[in-house]
Amino acid sequence: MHNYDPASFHTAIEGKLKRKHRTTLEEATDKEIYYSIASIIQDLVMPKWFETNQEIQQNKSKQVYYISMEFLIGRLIESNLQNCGLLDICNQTLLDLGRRPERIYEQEHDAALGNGGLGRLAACFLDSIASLGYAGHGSGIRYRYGLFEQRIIHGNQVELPDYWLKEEYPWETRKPDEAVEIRFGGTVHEHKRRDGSLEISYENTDSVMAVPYDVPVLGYHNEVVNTLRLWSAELSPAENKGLSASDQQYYHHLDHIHSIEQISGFLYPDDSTFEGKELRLKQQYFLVSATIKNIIANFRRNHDLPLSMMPEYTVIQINDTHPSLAVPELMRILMDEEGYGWEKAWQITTNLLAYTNHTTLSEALEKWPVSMIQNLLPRLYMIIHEINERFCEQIYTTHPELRDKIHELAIISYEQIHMAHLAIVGSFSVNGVAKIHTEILKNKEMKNFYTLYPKKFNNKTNGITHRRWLQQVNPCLASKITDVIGPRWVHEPHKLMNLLRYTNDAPFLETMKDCKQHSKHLLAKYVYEQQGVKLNTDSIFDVQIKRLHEYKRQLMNVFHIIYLYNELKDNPNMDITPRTFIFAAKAAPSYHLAKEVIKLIHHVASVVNNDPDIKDKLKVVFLENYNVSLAEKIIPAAEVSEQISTASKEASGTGNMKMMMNGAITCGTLDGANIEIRDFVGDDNIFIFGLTAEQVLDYYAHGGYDAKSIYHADVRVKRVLDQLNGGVFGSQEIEFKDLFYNIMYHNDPFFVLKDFGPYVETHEMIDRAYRDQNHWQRMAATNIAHSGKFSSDRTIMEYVSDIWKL
Ligand code: F58
Repeated sequence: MHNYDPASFHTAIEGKLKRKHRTTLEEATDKEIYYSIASIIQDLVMPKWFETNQEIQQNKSKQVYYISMEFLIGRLIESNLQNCGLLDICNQTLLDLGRRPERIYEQEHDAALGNGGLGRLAACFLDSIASLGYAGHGSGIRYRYGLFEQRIIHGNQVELPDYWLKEEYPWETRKPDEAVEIRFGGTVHEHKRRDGSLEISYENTDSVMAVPYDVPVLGYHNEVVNTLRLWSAELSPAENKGLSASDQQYYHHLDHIHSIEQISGFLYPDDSTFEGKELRLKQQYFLVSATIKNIIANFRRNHDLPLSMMPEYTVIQINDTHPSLAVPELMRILMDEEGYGWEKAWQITTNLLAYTNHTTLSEALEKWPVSMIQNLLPRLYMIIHEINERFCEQIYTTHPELRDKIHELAIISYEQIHMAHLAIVGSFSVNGVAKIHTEILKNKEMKNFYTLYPKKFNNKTNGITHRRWLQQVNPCLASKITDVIGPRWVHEPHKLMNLLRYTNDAPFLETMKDCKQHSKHLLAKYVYEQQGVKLNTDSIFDVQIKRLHEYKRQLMNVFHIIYLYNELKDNPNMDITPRTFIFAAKAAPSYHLAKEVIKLIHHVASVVNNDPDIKDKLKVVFLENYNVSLAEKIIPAAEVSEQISTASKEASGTGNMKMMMNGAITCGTLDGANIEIRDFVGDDNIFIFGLTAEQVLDYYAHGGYDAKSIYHADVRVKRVLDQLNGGVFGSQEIEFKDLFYNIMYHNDPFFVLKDFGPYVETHEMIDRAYRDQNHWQRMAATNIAHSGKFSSDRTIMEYVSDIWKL
């Protein structure tokens, strides 16, 4: 994509600094250099971007649109440099200039337009789609505020607004000419035409402009540039009234502008409990309506064909139910604006849409009150109502065995609209994100739908882009891998399997270990700079990084740390492999118990880290403000990857894949993709423990679990819980009573106590295994070798061949 060498790149930066910042290489700030490099990349990208679009138009290739309320893309500078083949040149140039590349790159504010796995998956998918050369685009919201910035004050999480657009975002291009109008509210009028068809008109609607901002998505070394289109809500020019400041209406008007801009104002900070907030519903409709109008406009630009042909050239993947209003919105446009009858419109709609489910947690399933949709989207409500009527009737006539289940299957029941039902009925494909998750959908959560539509259900096990999560974040390891198996793995990640030939190769294992030590030193340095805590880089780096949620069981990890602490206090000479427990996690601002766990981690850390008896044997650190960039620092240094969710609860997990790819050994339950990791690496290269999903689901269905009896029977458990309840880790006695009560009086809903014993024993095995470094490195190499199967390239190829048919 470029003709630069270090000398010409140097000159290019110099030129940009002079022309855009009126400064010199010597005097420029890191930020100015960052903007100059970004601008050089944009200059390279623009013509390729144009050409990619031209090619799609000319070849009339089928395109996929990935609609998602979240795209957790993090920083783009390094991955863009890497994908256009400039990373090494840029690094060298900066070093020659006496600048530290990482200092320059960290000038970019993370684009935190997502909460966690679901949003990061969308970002990895875009990278793979472009790198594999497919025509695929993301469509999301340009939130003015991304996921909150987390500060820890006296162990408590405090949330600060993430105003990531404070400074210019160099990757976006505003496209005002492609803005579309979105309408909310109002009243709907139906007029019967002479031919019996309906003419729909609206009165008193509120209208909002959706203005697109395009971010380029660069394929790896293939000159492909796809688009992530982020929509911003603005006042429609027609509504911009010229009022004078003395006019009362002026202030109403300002309020009105503010409420419109709020639609793309902030990302809702919750990834696992559903909150029926009207603004969130507005965001969803805003995204869906803008995207569909855009898709139709693109289709018309590229083809001279009726919209009924769209499914041949277009497919729309909806990331969870958040964009499921796409079903009635497509129906509305096809019928009311394009004149199709119901049957034809339904055929087109259901051949365009495919739905991915990311959770079976019932509290996370979206259900909107009928009244809210009626008020905000009256025409869509009429359509949803009709879809529901027809669907229920279809069950009644074609599936008599399901007649008594209709109320469970209905899209509208008890004054609520079940978005997952709407998404299933309105799509041609429904997929889960790991084998076990898809099985749970088919056999339990969505069993009746599976009976109705067995062919719709399919599995697509998640993946991660190895270009970011190995090549970019761990250049040391990546180059050592290339040294032994050659560079092909970057294009064909399954080739990492060739590493299996080196699992007994002492020099290779030694270089792997050197890389791990190097990464551990870098992380230790960061921790020291951030919080003045010195880490023992000869200890095991044991990592749990993910959103804070009860089902992910960070609490069980803390209980284990307290237990180890007790053991060491009782027996200071205990033979233990030194351990550093590393946490990073954000809790949803309203999630009290999750915030209590964060506080507990801090209190335990302060006791353990300051106890002279413990010396260098145990350390606990909690890293503030978990985001993509922090994950990139931690993951290369991880040796144990904690994936300890209550079985059946974690749909897939993707952090498990990232750490495995960097040579960490998973300590996990048989949940989500851990099962597939185990199947690939084999029982000897993973530490599995705890209840199975079947056992957990059986307890939920039939009871039989009694947390208190474990408390009374297991002295280790009793001691930890009594310490928790007795104020040992807190400034006052009642500090953690809610955590204690939840376990003791709500019968430990996530089976922390039940799995605690096996968890402790598994960690004893880890402690012993680590002492045989040769063996440990062999396990690490085996994990890396199998991690190619978890590249999102593999996942995307499956989507392409089974669902998208690009
Ligand atoms: C995550 N889901 C899953 N949001 O928890 C994780 O196991 C999986 O690996 C990842 O998606 C990618 O597939 C997630 O981040 C949700 O579960 C939403 C909560 C709010 C309602 C809709 C789902």
